[in-house]
Amino acid sequence: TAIPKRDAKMSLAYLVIAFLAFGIGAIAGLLQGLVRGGVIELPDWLNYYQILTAHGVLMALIFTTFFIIGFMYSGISKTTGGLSNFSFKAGWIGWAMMFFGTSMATAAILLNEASVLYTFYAPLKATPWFYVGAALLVVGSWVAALGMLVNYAKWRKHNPGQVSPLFAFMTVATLVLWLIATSGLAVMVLFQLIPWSFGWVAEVNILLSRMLFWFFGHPLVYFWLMPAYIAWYVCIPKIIGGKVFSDSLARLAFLLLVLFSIPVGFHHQLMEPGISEKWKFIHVILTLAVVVPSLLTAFSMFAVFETAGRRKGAKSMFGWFTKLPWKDVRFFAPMVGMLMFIPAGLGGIINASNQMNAVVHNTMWVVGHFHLTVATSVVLTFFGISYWLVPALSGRKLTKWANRLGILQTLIWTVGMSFMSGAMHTMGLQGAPRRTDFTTYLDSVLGLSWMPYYKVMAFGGAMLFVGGMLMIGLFLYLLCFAPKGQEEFPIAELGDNHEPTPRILERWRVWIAVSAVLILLAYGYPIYDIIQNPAPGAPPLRTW
Ligand code: HAS
Repeated sequence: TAIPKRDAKMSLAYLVIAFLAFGIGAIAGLLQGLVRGGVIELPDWLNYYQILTAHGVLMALIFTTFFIIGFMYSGISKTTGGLSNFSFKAGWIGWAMMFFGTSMATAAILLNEASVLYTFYAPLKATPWFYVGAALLVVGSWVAALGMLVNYAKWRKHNPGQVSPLFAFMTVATLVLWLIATSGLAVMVLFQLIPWSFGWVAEVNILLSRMLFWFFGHPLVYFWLMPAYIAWYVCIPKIIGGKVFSDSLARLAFLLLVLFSIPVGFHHQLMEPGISEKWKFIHVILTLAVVVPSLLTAFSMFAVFETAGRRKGAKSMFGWFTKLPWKDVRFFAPMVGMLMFIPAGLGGIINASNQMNAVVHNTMWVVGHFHLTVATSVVLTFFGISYWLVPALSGRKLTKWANRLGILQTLIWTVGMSFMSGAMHTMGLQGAPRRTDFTTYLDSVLGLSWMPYYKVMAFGGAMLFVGGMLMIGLFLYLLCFAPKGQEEFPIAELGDNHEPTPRILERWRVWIAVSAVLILLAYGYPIYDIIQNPAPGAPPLRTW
């Protein structure tokens, strides 16, 4: 069944804002690469930390969140038989709040009133309006989430005893993760940053603010990854003419992501002196546990590819490889994303290994890591989704030449990112710091020794800019100009030999309770401790 027109329009409204943010973020990204490469100098009215914040916030927070909600709404509508009036309204109210919040926060950044980076914890302080904008964005996303959850609950009520559609289940898992994660952010913004930036309190507990941020910041990266995994598990099999390998395995992987991706935030704070090593150890163990669902995903994807290839007649051990539709951008872009996720994930395991974190923390290596994970694996998947989702929603067709340009776009992005991220990883190992303006000290003798890598990074960044603009052109084409028609919204069927999915996998109360226990275990005492025994210089208990 096609998606009802009104639902399609709403999803498109989310995607339009996503790509608008992506466009501005891309300009900021280009400037930043050129500045660090010493190719240009910024005018006096624009500073490096301002464009760094604009780039990070618009790409990592705005583009992703709008895209993800638009994509998930369309899938919920598709797989649960259309949105109810309530869900539809919640979708629009959420959109409006998010749009308003984004505009406020972006204006604050562009006015240089909020150059606090995308990880905006204290002690960097922005104008209160930046935080108010961020709060609106988050609350808007909650309203949108509520709309989707209600539609899912209604579907279950009307289909008692049935296993829910996989897409809908995965969306709910992603939203559960998002709601738990953003609660930490909300506490930081509402109880610390807003009162502090308005001047209602003189000081805030900085360690607590960082802890609350990373309580949110790590699951945030899985909030980006899980929608990409939805496309890998549910849409890609259909595109390649295969079936879902295992419904139960897919659901288990998502539940494990919900359970293990929150109590791990200290792996961003392994070098933080205010947290004792016992707690860091627990978070490192749980971080290694959160790798498991990604390994399950890798296994599952190989199985899908192989079974699809064999169904098409592949006989030899790797013959299935040649049966994959390499010339179809709907497959090609996410596939490259998957391949790049192999080194990206390995880098993550290196980061998480306590001693090695001492080598890479706060260096360009980390920037290389997240450009491979989110900006390659996730973003290429989002591009791959856009090639079919945008025409499916706008009532148009992905034409042959748009498909070809899409493949070119994927190649430009991948080659550009390989240069950029490769240079970042290498110079990171040589100690090049992240988040540092060229004119701060990179023009010193040590800084100059990194210069060749910065040049490669700037070159890769320029390629990415070209690839980004091509993507925006294709987005607009598919939205407004491509020939009218019906593009498929690919939802794969379950494999022939699949066993019934265990009901326990959909008992949300159980999983949310387990998640709460893990969070309490990993965060309960550390948070109590830093409130009771604040670090020297931190404010007393009454002001947090
Ligand atoms: Fe990370 C820092 C650890 C995954 C994003 N990470 C970051 C930051 C970001 C980020 C944005 O422990 C910087 C934050 C900041 O600004 O300070 N990360 C990990 C670990 C994983 C991981 C263990 N990260 C991600 C993902 C991200 C992301 C995913 C975004 C989407 N990360 C860290 C740590 C830090 C960190 C430390 C802090 C560093 C510091 O000191 O500051 C794991 O989840 C990775 C598991 C993944 C795998 C790969 C599985 C491979 C698959 C593909 C299979 C391929 C197929 C293709 C099927 C084990 C699933 C076959 C193809 C054919 C053609 C046959």
